[in-house]
This record gives sequence, C-alpha cells and structure tokens, in this order.
Amino acid sequence: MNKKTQEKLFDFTIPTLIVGMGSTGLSCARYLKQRNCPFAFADSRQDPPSLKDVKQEFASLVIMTGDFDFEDFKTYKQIIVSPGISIRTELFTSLQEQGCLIVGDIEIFAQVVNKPVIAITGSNGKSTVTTLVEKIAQDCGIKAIAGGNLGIPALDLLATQSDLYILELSSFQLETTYSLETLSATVLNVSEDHMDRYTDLDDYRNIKESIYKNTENAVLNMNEKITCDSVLNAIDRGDENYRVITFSDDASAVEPAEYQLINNECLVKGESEIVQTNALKLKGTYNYLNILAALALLEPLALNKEKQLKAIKEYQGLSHRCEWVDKINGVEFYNDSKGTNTGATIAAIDGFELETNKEKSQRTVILIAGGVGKEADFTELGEVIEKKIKSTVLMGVDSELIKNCALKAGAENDSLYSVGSMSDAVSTAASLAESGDVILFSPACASFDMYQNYMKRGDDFKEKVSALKDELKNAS
Ligand code: UMA
Ligand code: ADP
Repeated sequence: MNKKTQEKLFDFTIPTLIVGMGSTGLSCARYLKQRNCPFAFADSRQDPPSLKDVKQEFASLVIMTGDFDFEDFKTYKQIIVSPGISIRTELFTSLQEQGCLIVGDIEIFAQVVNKPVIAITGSNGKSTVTTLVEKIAQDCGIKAIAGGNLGIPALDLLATQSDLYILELSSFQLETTYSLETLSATVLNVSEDHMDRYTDLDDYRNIKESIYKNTENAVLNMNEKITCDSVLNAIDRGDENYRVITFSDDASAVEPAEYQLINNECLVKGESEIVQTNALKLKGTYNYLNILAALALLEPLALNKEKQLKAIKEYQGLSHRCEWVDKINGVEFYNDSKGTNTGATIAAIDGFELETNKEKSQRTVILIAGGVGKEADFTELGEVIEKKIKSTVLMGVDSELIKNCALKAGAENDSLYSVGSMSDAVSTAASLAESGDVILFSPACASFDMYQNYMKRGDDFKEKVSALKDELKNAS
C-alpha cells in the first residue's frame, strides 16, 4: 500500500481554521491544541450551543460566528470542515482554487494513525456492523476501539492506546478524506439518503465507493451489482490491487459469495457452516448480512473461530434499531427510530418476513413513519406500504409525501392516518391493532422537525408506549 493520494499533507505548524463547532470541530481543536498548532473557529450559527464552552476551554481564540465570509476564510492555508457542512459551495471551491487545503477530521486521522484501520460505510447497517466488529475483535483479545460517525470523533479515539481502529464513515466524511489506508473496508449497501446534498444516487454512490481507494481488502456485498462492477473493473484496469472478500444472501447475489446467507437459515463460509440463524439474537435478513460483513472485514486478522462465534451469538444489536419495546394486550411494539431513510424502513418491514399481497384483514404490521424526508423519493416505500402494511400512521413535515406515494401505489385512504404528535401516533396505532399485531415505529425520515436527534425521538416513542400501558392498566 503506502500510496498517499493526498499530495498535500496537513501542516501542524501553520494557522488552521476549523469550521463547525460541533463534536468534530471540538475534537479537532483539542487535537491541534495538544500538538501546539494555532487555530481559529468558524460556525455559521450566530450563537452555536457550544460557544460558551469553547470560549472557556480555548482562551484568546479567534471565533467567527454568523454567515461564512470568503475574506475571513482566505487568510487560512488549511481548513478543517465538519461533516455537516457541504464543501460543494462557491466559498469552498474558490478557497480550493486559491490553493487552500480543505480536509475533514478523518483525513487528519488518516495522516497520523499508525495502527490498522477497518472502515465501514453504506446507507444502512453501519453502526450495527461497526459495533459488532469492535465486539468480535475485543472478545478475541484485540485492543480495538470504534468511532467516527458512530459518535466518538476519530481523533478522540487516538487518546486510547489501541491496536485496531474501526471507523464508521458517512458519505459526508468521505467527501473530505483522501488518504485513509485501511486493512479492510466496505460499502454495505447503497440506497437513497441525503439526496438534499447529492445531485443523484450515482453521485452519492461514488462518494461511498471512495472508501475502497486505499484498502488491502475490499469487502463487497454481492447483492450490490453496481458497486461490485465498479470495484472489479478497477482491478481489471490495474487501478487497484486489493484482495476482494465477498458476502451476500443466496437470493439476489451477482454470483455466489464467500460469506453467504443460505435460505435465511444458515450463515456459511465457502462450504463450512458458521452458524444457524436461529442461534442468533440479532434477527432479520439484513442483520444476517451485517454479521457476514463483520466477519469478512475481520478475516485478514485470522481470529479465533470459536471466540468469533461466541461473540456473534451474544450480540444483541443497538437501541433504536428494531428494538423490542413491550407487548401490550398481545400487541408488540418495536422502536426503529434509526430507520431514517426508506431503505432502512423497508428492510425493517421485511425483517418481519411478511407475505406480500396478503389480504388486508390478515396483515399484522402497523407502521408509524414520517419526519424530514431529505428530498427522498418515497415511491418504493409507498409500494411496500400498499403490499405489506395493515395501517400506516404518519406524522412530521414530510408525512404527506409518504401518504401520496402510498395512495399512488393503491393503498386505501382509510388505511392511512395523519397525526400531529408522538402521543397521538402511539394511541392511534394501538387503537388499530389487534392481539398478534406488531406496531413498528420506523420513520424513514430524519427527526429534526420534532426532535434533537433520532435517539430522543426513539426515547419519546418508548415513553409514550409506557404511558399507554399505564393508562390501560389504570383503566382496567
Ligand atoms: N454548522 C455550521 N454550518 C452549517 C451546518 C453546521 O456552522 O451549514 C455547525 C453547527 O452550527 C454546529 C456544527 O457545525 O455547531 C455541527 O457540525 P456537524 O453537523 O458536522 O456535526 P458534529 O457535531 O461535528 O457531528 C458529526 C456528525 N454529524 C453529521 O455528519 C451531521 C455525527 O454524525 C458524528 O457522530 C460526529 O461528527 C462524530 O464523527 C451524526 C449524523 O447524523 C450521527 N450523521 C449523518 C448520518 O448518520 O446520517 C451523516
Ligand atoms: P446506520 O448506522 O447506517 O444508520 P444502523 O446499524 O444504525 O445503520 O441501522 C439503522 C437502521 O437501518 C436499522 O434500524 C434498520 O432498520 C436498518 N438496517 C440495518 N442494517 C441494514 C442493512 N444491512 N440493510 C438495510 N437496512 C438496514
């Protein structure tokens, strides 16, 4: 490997501007301070929530708040931009044209890390796979730590002495990363998300696929034809010389993979069985694929097989991802608040292994969805609602978009309910459910129209379910 593609290395001796005063910006500031690198801060909010703490922690610092200004920025030869801020604007393009180095925190991490890195991206499943890889590695005795988009900013991970770093990377972070060298890397899957920041799905996919640029082992989902083709073509052209490790289910793979899910019943590697799915706590086809991806990413480390098996059997998944909440009067409630795009919600619905086109009276899943749609196309979700869902309760700013797509797909108007709050969503869904049904809260949208983040939204769902239980208990 060792082919640094970023020609310009970050210079720790010259003044740097950090743009964005969130968790990424703060972690960069702490890292630069530690290395005695001079820096200033900018944030386009007039009064960002972290301002007071920043002023306290970093005395006599230049802080620019309010609209970004080219004249202010152009005095810096290098700028670290937080992932929530797009660099595809006139401001950053002009700065780049003037020779300014624009990077993200992951690029700085890439330039200083001296231990192996495993990198994970994809539209869905990143956090599940990242934490599973971390657990397996740790259970096998490796000092491993995970972070990045998962939560702990990458540069903060360096404070813990580790022998393996596992990074969850968003497309936003990949946009400003150029020289990350990895032991293994994967694009788990690609479906529409963040369409408010990309021109189209190909644009978004290309950014995701850049994760393979400097890897030793490209872990490929053989169900993702376009990504497979592009990776294999890169090898054919001689542009890349990584080893390819494949995973897939047996239903729609381009060709049989090394790590395979057979009949939704068994995980295999080549001819050898790894585990039967009924021995796993994690459920649903997409989660079986997540487990296969984790094992494939770790293959280069040749870990102890028994310890790996124990770890995957124990793994229970994360909160807010198809999390079982309660059973009330025979109705089960699931919180999938992290289902923030249509691909995730469709996968969650499919996780219940529903029969398509079942008579409406025989259907068992009631969906609660809606929020900020991020300019997504809800056509496919509308079709899934029409084919598989008993009733749908919608809330949030873009709920009408989902409703219209469901109606267009042929769903009946009286199976679609619009509500204004989580409390109404839970009580409406409960009033529609019979014993044996499932109420699935999987919004297919971001949360920030009504909540600070998906965790607060999921917690609110769980609170309202608990309140409903108390109410029914008191009434009986
Ligand atoms: N800001 C501006 N101008 C803007 C937008 C933001 O100045 O136009 C400022 C805000 O006022 C705020 C700061 O930037 O002060 C926030 O920066 P940020 O949005 O980049 O967020 P961070 O707090 O640095 O968190 C980021 C990731 N957030 C985003 O990518 C939006 C976190 O992922 C990640 O955990 C964290 O870095 C550590 O690596 C969150 C996320 O929602 C979970 N990610 C998206 C997703 O998973 O879909 C990509
Ligand atoms: P991410 O970090 O990419 O957002 P998570 O692991 O947090 O992914 O899972 C978010 C949601 O995406 C889950 O609640 C589930 O509905 C869905 N999901 C998880 N894994 C997959 C997958 N491999 N394919 C499709 N959907 C998935």
